[in-house]
Amino acid sequence: MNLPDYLTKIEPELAKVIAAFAEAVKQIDQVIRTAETTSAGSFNTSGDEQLKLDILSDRIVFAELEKSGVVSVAASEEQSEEKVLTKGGPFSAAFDPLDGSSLVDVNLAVGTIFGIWPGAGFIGKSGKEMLAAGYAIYGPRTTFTVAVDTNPVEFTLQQDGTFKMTIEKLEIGEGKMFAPGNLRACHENKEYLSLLDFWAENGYQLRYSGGMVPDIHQILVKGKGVFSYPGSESCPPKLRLLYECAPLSFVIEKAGGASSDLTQSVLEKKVEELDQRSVVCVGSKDEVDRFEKFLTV
Ligand code: AFP
Repeated sequence: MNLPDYLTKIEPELAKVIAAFAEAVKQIDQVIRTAETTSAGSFNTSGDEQLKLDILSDRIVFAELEKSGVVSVAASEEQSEEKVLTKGGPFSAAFDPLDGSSLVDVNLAVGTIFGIWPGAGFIGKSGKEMLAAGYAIYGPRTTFTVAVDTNPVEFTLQQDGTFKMTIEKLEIGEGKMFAPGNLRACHENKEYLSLLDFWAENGYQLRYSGGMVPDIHQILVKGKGVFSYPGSESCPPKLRLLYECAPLSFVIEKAGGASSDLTQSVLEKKVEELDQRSVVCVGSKDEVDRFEKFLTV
């Protein structure tokens, strides 16, 4: 089955937004293979240095969402404000056009992340109100993973530009694999250090690339494991609720896994600011429980 066939089973207007993201992924796949990995000489609202690739990918996604004709408001990690695209459009879309872009020059896998909400705007909404979410990975292959009502599905970009279904049902069980982000926080966050000791002492397999999307995709494909990114006073959590944590938590929970911001599912957390950061832990239910038990003192 290919992506257009899969999209015939989805509400047609919503399918247009997912198709727009898939089209953007095809174009980003082209530019990322050959484009310069140099700085654009500018910084995004989070103070991250923007690469020319970040800005190029951002423009590509906005253009495809506008063409879809059904997105009223779109917000990107690379922009300080949301943009009105099609007045009265039934959806809003938030995205990180190129997550992990600082890994492109070292040739590690990076991704695009997206979440689709009903209505206009994001403030005051929570992740559980999303209608669909997903991500692409630009690695040895380019894949596109999307979740709507049921388990996430993976498609792989073919040479002819089509997306062929390669995993029909992504599902998460239990197992010993960990991707521990922000270890710098351990010198202050002793609870995180104790959890790290637990993982090490109990034979957990370390799988951390520094790219949230490939790290989380590994958990989904292997059907087990945990990704964490808590913080401490001098190393606060840096991952964005709207563009990273909520969409990826939606995909993980649709696959039967869990998510946590330390006190609740990430999908319960209301968006107060576009650039809001959150503690995040996602993966196998027992591992997310363990994260909460170790880190809530
Ligand atoms: P960049 O987009 O700046 O490369 O950051 C990648 C990321 O947002 C996420 O993909 C990683 O899990 C996390 O940051 C890595 O953070 P550290 O640089 O703190 O390890």
